[in-house]
Amino acid sequence: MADPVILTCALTGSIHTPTMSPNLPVTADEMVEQAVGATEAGASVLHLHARDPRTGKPSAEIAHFEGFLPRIRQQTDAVVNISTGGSSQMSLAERLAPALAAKPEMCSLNMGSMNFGIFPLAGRFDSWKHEWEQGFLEATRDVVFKNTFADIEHILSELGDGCGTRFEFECYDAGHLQTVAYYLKQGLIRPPVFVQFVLGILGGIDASPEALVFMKATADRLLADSYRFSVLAAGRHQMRLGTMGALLGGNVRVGLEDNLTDGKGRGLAPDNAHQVARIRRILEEMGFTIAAPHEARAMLDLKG
Ligand code: KMH
Ligand code: ZN
Repeated sequence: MADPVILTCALTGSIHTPTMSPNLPVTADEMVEQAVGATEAGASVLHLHARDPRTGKPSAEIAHFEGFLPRIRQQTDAVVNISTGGSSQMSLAERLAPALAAKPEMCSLNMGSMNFGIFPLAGRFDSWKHEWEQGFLEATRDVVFKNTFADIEHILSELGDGCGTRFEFECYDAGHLQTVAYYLKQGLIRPPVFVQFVLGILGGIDASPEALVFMKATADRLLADSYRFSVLAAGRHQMRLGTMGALLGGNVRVGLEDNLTDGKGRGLAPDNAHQVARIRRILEEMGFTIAAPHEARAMLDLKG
């Protein structure tokens, strides 16, 4: 019998902006409401960023995380996964502050420096709700999302060794898998390694079935039986490639961080729970079961 599928929901991120969807959670109340909804719909892991509640701008301020984290921990049993990627326009110290304060069971860890292009979204709207939005998107034309080997080792030591945190290793291209394999061999990473195949970010590998098969084959070759994987496909590819990830033996991440819509031509997703419910429905129709939080913790060897 196949393992249950772990559904991660990434609630808000730092790619999309409030003008793009009124359903993107911004305030603490919105984050809590959508976190609870996503968990009730079947998510066992919540991947969390924060925003400034006045402007919706991505924020790494501890106070903004504290507005929702205790309430999410109290009202759900989900695994809390805090971003260490923040946004490409934050310093590493800024990006790490919320996770170091919260010491969560899980954090994201981005496995390489790269161009992270969200500037094409800047041309999609004529008018913007907040003055920061267009400039924030445009700036990614000339910003490197910096995740050097030293940065990765720093995060592994501060959060992994220091706090007992385990990681969602974000791999945006095949080279990032070689970096995971290197640290696994060095003993800085221990199995089961939870790899997120991130498909469709401009600057990384594309969102196609061929790319997913290639990432999976590379991970099988480099990480053998030391890893589990999940699939995150940006934009309209989210559901199809997530489904394909489950068929290949993996897990799925959905959420408004990665895609604001309900699929091509279907309008905006009303909330995060809607996407979780949809992937759950698709997978259950195919005979998969969905992991409860305690099953996700056991599968990923989390501290609980
Ligand atoms: N925004 C996603 C493409 C992070 O938060 O560390 C990847 C991500 C990175 O979630
Ligand atoms: Zn994220």
